Amino acid sequence: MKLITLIILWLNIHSVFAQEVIVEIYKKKFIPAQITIAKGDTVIWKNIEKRQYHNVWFKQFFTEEPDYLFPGDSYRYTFDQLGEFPYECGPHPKMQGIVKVVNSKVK
Ligand SMILES: [Cu+2]
Repeated sequence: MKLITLIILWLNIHSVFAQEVIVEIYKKKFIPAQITIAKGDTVIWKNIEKRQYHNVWFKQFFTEEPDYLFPGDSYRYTFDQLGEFPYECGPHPKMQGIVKVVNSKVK
């Protein structure tokens, strides 16, 4: 029983500390292009361009190109597995970013 209690406690603590991390899309760049987050965190991409649309395409997750994000739009994704996840913008393949997911950022 004690172990179960500990696991439940850990899960609760983990969810309390799950964070939202913002990546801005501006002047055809992901800012910052490289981020490190903890497992369970959510990344929110916000298009803050005046006119230009973009998208956030994780080709390893999605074979089809996702919908465009127009200025003011945002896209969110929660990372539940460890690893390095590169992405790019479908219309502008030179726009690239990477999300590194680690067990915990608190050390
Ligand atoms: Cu783009």
